[in-house]
Amino acid sequence: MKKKPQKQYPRLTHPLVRDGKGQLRRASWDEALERAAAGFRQAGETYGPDAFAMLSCARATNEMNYVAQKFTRVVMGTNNVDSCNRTCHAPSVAGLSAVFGSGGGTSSYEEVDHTDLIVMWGSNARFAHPIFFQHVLKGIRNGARMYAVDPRRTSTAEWAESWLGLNVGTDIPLAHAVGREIIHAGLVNRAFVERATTGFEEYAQLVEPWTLTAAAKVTGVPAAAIRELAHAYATAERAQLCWTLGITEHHNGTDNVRALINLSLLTGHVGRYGAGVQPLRGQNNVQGGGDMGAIPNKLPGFQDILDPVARVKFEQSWDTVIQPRYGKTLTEMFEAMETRELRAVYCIGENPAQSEADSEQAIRRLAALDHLVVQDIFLTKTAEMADVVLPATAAWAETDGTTTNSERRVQRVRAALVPPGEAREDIDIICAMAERLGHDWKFTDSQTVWNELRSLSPDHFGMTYDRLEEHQGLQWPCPDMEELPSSYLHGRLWETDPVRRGTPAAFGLVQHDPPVDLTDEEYPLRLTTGRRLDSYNTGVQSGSFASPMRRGEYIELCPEDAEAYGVSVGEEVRISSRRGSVTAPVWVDPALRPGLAFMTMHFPDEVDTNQLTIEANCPIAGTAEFKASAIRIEKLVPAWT
Ligand SMILES: Nc1nc2c(c(=O)[nH]1)N[C@H]1C(S)=C(S)[C@@H](COP(=O)(O)OP(=O)(O)OC[C@H]3O[C@@H](n4cnc5c(=O)[nH]c(N)nc54)[C@H](O)[C@@H]3O)O[C@H]1N2
Ligand SMILES: Nc1nc2c(c(=O)[nH]1)N[C@H]1C(S)=C(S)[C@@H](COP(=O)(O)OP(=O)(O)OC[C@H]3O[C@@H](n4cnc5c(=O)[nH]c(N)nc54)[C@H](O)[C@@H]3O)O[C@H]1N2
Ligand SMILES: [Mo]
Repeated sequence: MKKKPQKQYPRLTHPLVRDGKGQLRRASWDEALERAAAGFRQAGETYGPDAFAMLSCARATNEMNYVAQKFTRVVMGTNNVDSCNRTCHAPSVAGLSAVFGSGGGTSSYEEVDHTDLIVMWGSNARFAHPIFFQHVLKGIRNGARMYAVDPRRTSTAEWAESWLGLNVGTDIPLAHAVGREIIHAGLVNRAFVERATTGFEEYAQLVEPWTLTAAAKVTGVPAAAIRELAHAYATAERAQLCWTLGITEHHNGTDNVRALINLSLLTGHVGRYGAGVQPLRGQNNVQGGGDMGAIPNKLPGFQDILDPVARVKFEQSWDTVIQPRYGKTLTEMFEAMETRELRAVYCIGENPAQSEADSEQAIRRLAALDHLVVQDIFLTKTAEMADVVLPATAAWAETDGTTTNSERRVQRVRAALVPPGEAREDIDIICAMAERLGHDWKFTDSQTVWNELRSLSPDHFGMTYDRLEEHQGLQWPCPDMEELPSSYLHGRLWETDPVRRGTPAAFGLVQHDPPVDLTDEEYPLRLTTGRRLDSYNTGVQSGSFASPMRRGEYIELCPEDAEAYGVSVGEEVRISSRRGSVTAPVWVDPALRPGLAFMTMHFPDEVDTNQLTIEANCPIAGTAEFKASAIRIEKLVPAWT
């Protein structure tokens, strides 16, 4: 079998600008920054501040994200700032905030070592969160039981006591059936539900039709397995419910998240040591990017744009006027490119030409921009479309600052390697751009940025660089310089005093809504997309090192389907959806079930999986349904040569 070589991306070593013939050519920093700034100025002056948008980098530091959102709000005067958080965990943030008032995962990793039950729901942490998975393994070694809920029998599921192999997009029926069983078996934590929640009666009514049999029919999971999960979860002393993209990357991702949170409310598995709900975040600093305000609806420290008190505080500190309305999400930005409402984009460390659903449409939209500036460490497909390309240093090894992981722990990172060529730090480049547009912020290093953030975000106030160093990282909220923060959130829900208990947590009254892209005779297979251990996202960062394990892109089918289509490992097939068509070789894997196919997003230059995916977005969070497309496959007959 021939292995397709994977594209290797060259590291950017000097700025590039597009010349008169449409080619990218080498430029000095001075010329590149001037071209970039002039384009932003022109778009703002001609079409107003909302013609500009910033994509901020979830792999770069907190300090970089703070400066990027400040650039957007102060220099350009808009709240149009977002990142790839939109494509993964925006539904988790929306769901958790709606219930608990804060979008962070509620527990810490260490609690997983000491819990009694772990549910990995729509999460392949063995591949995608290997460090977290070490804690899962420790928990199992310490006696915890583990359940996996995933359409595929993943590497994570191999470690589970029981694998619930559900049909794609049927998580709400499954969660509701678990909830109903807990209620009918008399396993509800009555004291907690009465004291700390609202909406239980309505919830009990809502889930009533989801008997074990009804749910088994829709989800494909045997009734006995659903019952077992319900009893195990409800009777565990402490349980951790963890989820990732199998839950969020759906057109109803926020509803899915609410359906899972409901289970923690029923049982009181939240707000206590060892019990909690945890969305495992994607990139190393996607949590921090949002915390720093690089999202369209929040100022740094998760302070709402619509809150006048918060706005005034930032306006005074920044000497500016902040628009009292939410900016555009990443999804809305792409729609606004189509309508030409958006004219200029500053894209830092994102590769949307290959990561957006329905990539042909995304590329067409990016091409419609008047001015695109890409600041990256590699010459990506998005950078190839840019008017100006700016070479940055790599946050993880060439830059100083902090990042924040899924357990809300802020940790220091330090420059350990010399950056190549003329690459400059992201913060440095943004500040130079701001200066050309009339704003001199005098940020001398990452610590001055961090201290400004601390002065404006109470949740971060107690985290000086010295303290972060001393404690090997601290979790937010950390408002105090003396006390150490609690490892888990929402302990207040267990208080007997109603004032200290605060706002109760509301059950989510969410209904099952199947995937938008329906399978039918023409497109009979369900395609779900995701990750492998040895590659990273659009492959830009992982393509450049050789891995003996990496086998490139394949469409994975179960043995029964492979036989039905008359295809075997390595044979090429054409894969078509209602949006596009690609070719890829077949891989046969018994981890899949009949009717289900799997592809990754890691090799878009060889096989552009996102030509197949559908841009059906969650109306609350804006996340696309990457996890459910309808496809057909046709065997390619090799031409005689
Ligand atoms: N090695 C590696 N690690 C990574 C990344 C990488 O590219 N490579 N990317 C990082 C990023 S950005 C992110 S966001 C995380 C993502 O981490 P994960 O979310 O764990 O990764 P995925 O493989 O996208 O999806 C998880 C699982 O969802 C399942 N799934 C699909 N549809 C459904 C459904 O309808 N219901 C349920 N319950 N499950 C379903 C899939 O079968 C898959 O096993 O990984 C991060 N870590
Ligand atoms: N089909 C399908 N598509 C998906 C998904 C899926 O499950 N299925 N998942 C979605 C998810 S969860 C995500 S997060 C997105 C990911 O989508 P993207 O974020 O667009 O993709 P990445 O490949 O992670 O691109 C990150 C870029 O950041 C650059 N970079 C890294 N470090 C630095 C730095 O320090 N500074 C600067 N300036 N740049 C840096 C890298 O070179 C790279 O070009 O894809 C989404 N698309
Ligand atoms: Mo992600």
